[in-house]
Amino acid sequence: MNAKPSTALAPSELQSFWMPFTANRQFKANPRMLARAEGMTYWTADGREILDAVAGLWCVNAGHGRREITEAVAAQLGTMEYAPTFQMGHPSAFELANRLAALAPPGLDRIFFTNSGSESVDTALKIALAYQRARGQGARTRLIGREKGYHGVGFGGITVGGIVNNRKFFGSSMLPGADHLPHTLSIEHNAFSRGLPQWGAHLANELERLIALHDASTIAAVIVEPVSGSAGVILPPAGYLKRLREICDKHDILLIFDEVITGFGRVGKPFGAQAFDVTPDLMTTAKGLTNGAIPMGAVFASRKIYDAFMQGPEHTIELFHGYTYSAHPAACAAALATLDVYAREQLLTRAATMAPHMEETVHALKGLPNVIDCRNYGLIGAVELEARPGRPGTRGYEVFLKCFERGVLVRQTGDIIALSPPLIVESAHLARIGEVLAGAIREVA
Ligand code: PXG
Repeated sequence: MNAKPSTALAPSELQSFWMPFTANRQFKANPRMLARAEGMTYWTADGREILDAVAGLWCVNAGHGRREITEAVAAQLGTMEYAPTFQMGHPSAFELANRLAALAPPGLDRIFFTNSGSESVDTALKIALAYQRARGQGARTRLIGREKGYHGVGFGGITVGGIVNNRKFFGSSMLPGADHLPHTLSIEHNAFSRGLPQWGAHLANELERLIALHDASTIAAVIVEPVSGSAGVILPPAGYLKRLREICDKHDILLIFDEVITGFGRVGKPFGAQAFDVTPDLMTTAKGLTNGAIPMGAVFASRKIYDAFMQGPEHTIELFHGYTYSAHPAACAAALATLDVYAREQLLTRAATMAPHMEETVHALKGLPNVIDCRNYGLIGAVELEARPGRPGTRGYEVFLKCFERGVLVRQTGDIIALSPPLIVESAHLARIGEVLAGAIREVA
């Protein structure tokens, strides 16, 4: 089925929308408009078919146009479009929390709802700080993130994040006292690794150095993405996450996994924590929770953390935090329907089955002009191109554009092209993605 041709917008009609993370003037001079989506495919406003190799923005894990989800949302909106969750409740919020708790690593079964990954991160950081205070360790206020980390765009998230452009314009407004672990990307040691790189577990020991500098008694939590997505797919070296967990345990520091990308099947298990067999104290999620259909995030907290708040007189509010739209009924309906689809089609483990095909797809690009690394894990793949001297990012952007012109949507960060297709992807789709990407890389050389 073709998209209905939509009325093209005049350049003057493109001006009011201040687009996020976009070169506005460049885009508006040559816009790329999406109009419809189904399965693995988008259609542009002028009816061109685009194979979605990034699940929208790492979120449409069950593929586009899932009727079960749309119908559940429509039914909920028809019954009760909104209900507060401050001192009130509605059944699907509790049902969803129970369903999520059952999916999570054992013990991470207390769920706080948000509306995005950024809100999940700021919520988890606030819970970590308040937890330390609740157990009489109020001097533990320091948060440790990681270079190249992406934790959304709230002030907490950019403080622990490590992508310089997301930080430098807002410098004086960061939370005080944060510090950062080194990132784990080493093309020198790990270029063209298949799956987890073998070199680099020792980088987790840098946490001991930061603890020696600041003292454990000042540190509330460490936050990392099990796999960094936004910075261009940075994988944890084998053993690295386990080592971080051991060091946090030794010093009584909370470990937060930001699973906004790795959550909901991207790495072959429901969560990265399970794929890498390391259980954090807090886990932040969003994106795949509702298949991208309605904005929603969720923070998973351990029983230990939740119980630390459930003290004192029972009439007191234990956590002064929440959003008007926490557990919005339409979002809960979308999430419940999404979890049904994931379960029925066994999508949360499908990335493990498809990982060898992703691996072949990206590693077949080795040897093409300017390709300096190919990386993969689960249904995540990346190819890194050598930056043009003095013009970083231009080569990557041109490859992204060429792919789009040839009908494949990839994600570009700098000179890295990332792939994270819907989990329903078939090997024939991956073959097509690989073919188009290879052609684009050759042409842009
Ligand atoms: N944490 C992680 C690990 C993320 O990847 C967020 C938090 C923030 O989520 P929200 O819902 O507030 O955007 C993210 C978001 C990309 C890309 O191109 C990645 C994200 C968002 C947009 C683009 O890699 N991740």
